[in-house]
This record gives sequence, C-alpha cells and structure tokens, in this order.
Amino acid sequence: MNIHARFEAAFLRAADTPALLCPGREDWSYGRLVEETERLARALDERQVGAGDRVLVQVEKTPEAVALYLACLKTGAVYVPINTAYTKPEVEYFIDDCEPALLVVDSDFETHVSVATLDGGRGTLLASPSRDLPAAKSVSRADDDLAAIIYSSGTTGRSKGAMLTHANLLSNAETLCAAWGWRDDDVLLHALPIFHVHGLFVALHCAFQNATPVVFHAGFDAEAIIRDLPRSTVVMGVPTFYTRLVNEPAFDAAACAHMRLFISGSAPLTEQAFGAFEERTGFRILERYGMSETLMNTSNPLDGERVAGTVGFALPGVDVRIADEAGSPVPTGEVGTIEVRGPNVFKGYWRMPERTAEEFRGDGFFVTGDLGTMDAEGRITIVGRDKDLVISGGYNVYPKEVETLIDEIPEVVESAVIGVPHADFGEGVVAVVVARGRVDDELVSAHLKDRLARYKQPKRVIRVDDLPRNAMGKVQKNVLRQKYADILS
Ligand code: MCA
Repeated sequence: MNIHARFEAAFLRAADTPALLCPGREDWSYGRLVEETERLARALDERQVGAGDRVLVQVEKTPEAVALYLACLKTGAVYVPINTAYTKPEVEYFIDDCEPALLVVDSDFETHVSVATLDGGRGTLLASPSRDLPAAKSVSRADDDLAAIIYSSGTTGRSKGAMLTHANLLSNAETLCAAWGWRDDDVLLHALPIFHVHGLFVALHCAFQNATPVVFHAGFDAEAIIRDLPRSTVVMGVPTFYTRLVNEPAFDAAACAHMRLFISGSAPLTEQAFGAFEERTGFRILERYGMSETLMNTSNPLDGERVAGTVGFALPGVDVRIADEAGSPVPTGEVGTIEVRGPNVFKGYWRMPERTAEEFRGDGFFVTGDLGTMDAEGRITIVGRDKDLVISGGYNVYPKEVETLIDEIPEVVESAVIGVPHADFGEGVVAVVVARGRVDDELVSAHLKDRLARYKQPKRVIRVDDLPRNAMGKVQKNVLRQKYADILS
C-alpha cells in the first residue's frame, strides 16, 4: 500500500484534467504531473535515494515542488518539508536530526549531506533523466511505513519530527473527502504553504484523491484570491486569510457566487471573524481541528449547524475523548485534555521514543495537550491550547526557542516571550526583556536575523526592570499577556 499508487491511478484516469493552474505560469495537467513525478522519481533513484531514506526539502511553492513530494512517496522515500522562512542554523538542526540522504533547496547550501536544487539548471534534479522510459511502479509500502516527517516546535525549544505513515495519510484523505462531500467538479483554490499538514496533506490530498483541479497560488494575496473565486469552489485557509478577505471591499456575496465551501483551521477562528464573514458573503466558514501529529481530528458538519467558536464533531473513525490527568473521561461539558485515537494518529516522534511514550496512553490515545469540552451531542470546543504556545497567522511559535536566542545577547539578563492579540495574525510575538544595557527592537532583531525565522521574531521588544513571578519563582506570563494585551493593536 503506497498512497502514491492511489493518487497515480486517479491521475492517469484524468490525464487531460488540469491539475495545477498557476497564475503567470504554464498550467499542468494531471498527465504532466505524472510525467514530472516520474522524472523526479528517476532522479532520486539515480542518486540512490530509496525507500526509508529521508529527503529534506526547503523550496518555494511550485508545481515542481509538488512533483518532488509525489516522487518521494512513489519511491518510498520519507518526505521532510520545512518552512522556507527557516534560517541556515534552523535548517542545520533538521539536517542533524533527520540525517537526510538528500537535501533539496532553492539555492546553494554548504553542508555535509548531498544537496540538489529543483530549478531546472545544471546539476539539478529536473535536469535528470529523459522522459521516454516506461513508468516505474510505486514502491510497495506497508501501512506503517513512513511517508513523511513533519517537524513541529516543542515546549523545550527543540523541534520534534512527527512520523506520518502511508496509512495515516490515506485514511485522513478518504475521511476528509467524504466529510466535506468532495465532488468531481470541485476546484480547490490553494494559497497555503505546502510545507505543513494543512496545505500539503489536507488541501492537496482532497484534490488528488479525486484528480480535481487546483488553482495553485504561490502565496496568499487577497486580490488574486478574489480574481480566482469565479473559477473555484473550495478554499482552505487559516483565519488570517478570512479576516484579510473581509477587509477587501471587492469581497462580497457576488464574488463568492461560484463557491461551495470555505474551510478554516490551524488557528482559532474567532466568533467575530466567523460573523463578519457570514455577514459579508452569506457563507458560514467550516472550522475543523487537527495537528501535525494527528492530521485532522474533528470537523464542523458539511450539512448541519456550523457553530462559531467550536471545531465540530470527531471525524468518522476517529475517537476523541476529553480526559482528566489520568486519562479518564470527564463528565459531559467539563474541561479536560483532548485525547485522540484512530488511523490518523502518527507513529511517534522521530528518534524520541521516550517523548513518544509520554504522550500516548496505554490504550492508544494520544494526548494532544489542548484543552476542550464536549457537549451532549459530541460537539467539541477548544478552550485553551498549550499554555505557552503562540499561534501567529497559523504558525506555531514556542517561546522557549525565542527566549533562548534572546538570552544569548550579552546585555540581556532574562526574557519572557508571549503572544498578544494581533489584528492580522490573531496573535503576535512580543518579547519582554530585563537588560543591563541598552536593548531595543533593533538590537534584538539584528541578533535574531540570521538565526530565527522571521515569523517567530518579536514584533515588539519591551524593556522592564523585573519580570513578575509567583511564589514559586515562576514567571507569570499571564500577567504579562494582560498588561501588554493592546501593544500590537
Ligand atoms: C508572515 N509574517 C508573519 C507571519 N507570516 N509574522 C507572524 N506570523 C505569521 N504567520 C511576517 C513576514 O515575515 C513579514 O515580516 C510580515 O509578517 C508581513 O508579511 P506578509 O507578506 O504580510 O505575510 P504573508 O506572506 O502574507 O503571510 C501571512 C500568511 C502566512 C499568509 C498568513 O503566514 C501563511 O500562509 N500562514 C499559514 C500557515 C499555515 O499553513 N499553517 C498551517 C500549519 P517583515 O515585513 O517584518 O519582514 S498548522 C497545521 O498544518 C495543522 C495541522 C492544522 O490543523 O492545519
């Protein structure tokens, strides 16, 4: 069982159907996507990259990048995509951790592992073999063989690689297509990055299962979205997409006349944003809930009441319970930790068996760390994420990673990084710093520039004499969050 074989069968039946419609570039049909995937699969073979080998990928969003993902699946290699915003030291961490057989990047990168690019120039993967050999079969894979590793940052500041299997990806793709009523005439408008679960697995797999067209935008641009709505039926996005669209005067019910569904995830969609969107367009956004470790867990219904501020019901085949600290279900309506079990749940953290063991119960439930409630009907509401976590524009930022780097600045005595409300990103990162000399936004920004992805960097640095602490000496971040709640608005 290789999920690629499933996709490829659908692609070959729809060889003339548009696959990736790219504004400003040549469109690719599904037939073309199969050919380019084949070409890249051969290039991987030539470099002796095969089943189980990791391919670490940091490239811009292009059709070629999609073909590379498919080629990795096809050859049984493990696809490890990372954010294009990561700096060199961040990428080096991933190289050391996953020990890739190949690193694919957009420009030169000095390192001890093999490096290739995708741009079609000399020595690149795309400059590789000719196209007229007979196509190879997808390498056969067992259900629990790895298809991908998706890194997510952690409380300790060290990223953990979530190991996702072919069976995880396939089961979630099938479940989502059914839950969202994917149709043969659906056209997905895709503006998410493709290095995360949302843009790569949730969005693309719904289209790939059915070989339906994807309008493929390199990034989010509200005007470009509005231009392409008349040829699309489904948008998947983070809440920032929807608040930005509502800010556009040209975005209204008429602009959405051809649309069927707007889906939101990766960050909480506020009731206010849900309401503003409905008022403007008549559409009730369908909010769903997932994580890198579990793919999608719950969804508001396609038919039936979509309730603002809730993430809907457990998806078919997925068990969700709200549990106390011992893993026992709490009474209906009470707050507890959301725990998940099902074919969507990952195999564990890459090379972190102890960490993996800590986060699973004996009966196979994964402890998400998110707090929620479930009502009598089974509808789930998230009432609190991991205390420390900042979710900015759909990206997770763990303060510890940012604090550790800020604390390296000689003048800094200590720092506390928090998330505060941000009109565009939902939350924005702010650093509160105790220093013995001059420390300001410029100094912090200069220190972090080449060390930390831009979206993780503080939007503001606040200098204080002391950090508030409780009787145990722990920094009271809630006090800081309250005090600086308006600083980014
Ligand atoms: C860009 N910037 C950000 C962010 N994005 N800062 C904080 N948070 C962000 N998310 C910075 C830029 O570096 C730039 O900095 C400044 O903000 C303005 O950039 P702008 O051009 O306006 O931003 P953009 O390119 O339009 O990007 C915003 C975005 C993007 C479209 C919301 O962040 C995005 O695509 N987010 C989606 C993330 C996502 O896919 N998450 C899914 C993972 P300066 O000007 O200072 O240089 S979670 C997931 O997969 C789970 C499983 C799930 O359930 O879905």
